[in-house]
Amino acid sequence: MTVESTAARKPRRSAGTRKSPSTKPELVQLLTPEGKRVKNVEYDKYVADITPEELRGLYRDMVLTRRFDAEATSLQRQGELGLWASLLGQEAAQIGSGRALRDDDYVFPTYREHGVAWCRGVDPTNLLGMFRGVNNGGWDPNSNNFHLYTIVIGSQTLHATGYAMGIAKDGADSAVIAYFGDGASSQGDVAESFTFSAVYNAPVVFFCQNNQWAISEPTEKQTRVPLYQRAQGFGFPGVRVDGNDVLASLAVTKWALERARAGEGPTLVEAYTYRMGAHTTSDDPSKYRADEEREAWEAKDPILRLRRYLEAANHADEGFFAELETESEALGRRVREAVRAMPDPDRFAIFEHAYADGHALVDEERAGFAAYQASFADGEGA
Ligand SMILES: Cc1ncc(C[n+]2csc(CCOP(=O)(O)OP(=O)(O)O)c2C)c(N)n1
Ligand SMILES: [Mg+2]
Repeated sequence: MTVESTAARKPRRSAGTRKSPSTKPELVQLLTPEGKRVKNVEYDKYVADITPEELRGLYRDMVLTRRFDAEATSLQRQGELGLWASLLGQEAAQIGSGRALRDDDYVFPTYREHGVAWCRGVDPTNLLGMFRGVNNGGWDPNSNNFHLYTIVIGSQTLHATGYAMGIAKDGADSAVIAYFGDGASSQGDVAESFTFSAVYNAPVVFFCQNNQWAISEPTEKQTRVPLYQRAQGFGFPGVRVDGNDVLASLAVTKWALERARAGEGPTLVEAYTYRMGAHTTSDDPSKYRADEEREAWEAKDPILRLRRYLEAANHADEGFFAELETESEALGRRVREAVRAMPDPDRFAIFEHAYADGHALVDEERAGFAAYQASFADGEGA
């Protein structure tokens, strides 16, 4: 092999793999991975009056959300759900931000916000119908001010912006929060939302869970600057918070919501966290990321760090943890039973509702699918 051909085969360093600017991004953290409380002059005041009972409440929320999520993953593996998008690892970002909200605030989620749904009081079993294929949502958005899950990446940030502009015109003092991912940050919809919300001073918090991956794409392929710094170019503040720290996530979101309520406009919160599981149950992350990366993040587990803090501060005893374990098991059982009692999905429903009066192409596709189903020995399909 010639020197020239070796050089030609060597991949050029792409823009996306270049190092970010040398200044280390600032990260708001109130609890270290070891569960030690650290002082923060700017954000301490947002959690200064938190009681031991409320701290135990945050812990309970995270444990029950993780238990529910694990049950849903198992149910998918058992063939009860078609798909599941796990939130494993992102409990603190979701519970912290979710508990910062007031009842009259409005939430626009993606498809992974099971912890936020929990905080809003949406029954976890209602989240599962869509993943089983028996409905297109499963709850009334206006009952809990929690919009339906949105699969079209980034689009809900536009809905949130429009909604926020609307409530501002109505003179309400509530706020809106839009959840989205690091991958979504590359969508045009998100950039448009930033522009509109900034110039109209809309009361919206953009809560980006940077879980380091967009399916198999690492964050370096989305941005050359830390994501929170993007806000500056649009004219509003951006903050990076430790998304595995429930206290910091709570404090920073409270601050951002307060700004929105005070008429100070949008804020970008980048919750720096990690997707510990697969993108969805249809994904195999071993194909594109190393086990060591996950192991490094396991040491920063959001639940473990709050447990360490609770124990060190004598805010929770063995009885509390044991009772919670029993409650978790009961939740798992309830979710399992609810899903098993749901009907099987109607395989032909997908061909309905796209056109009010039908369409020749859809008819053709329906017939093709029916023939495919009939080709199986039992006529029941795969
Ligand atoms: C507009 C659009 N493009 C592509 C997809 C396919 N898709 C589904 S999830 C996903 C990655 C999203 O990554 P991120 O925003 O980081 O959220 P995460 O899944 O990590 O929570 C993509 C590309 C989609 N659903 N919508
Ligand atoms: Mg992501």
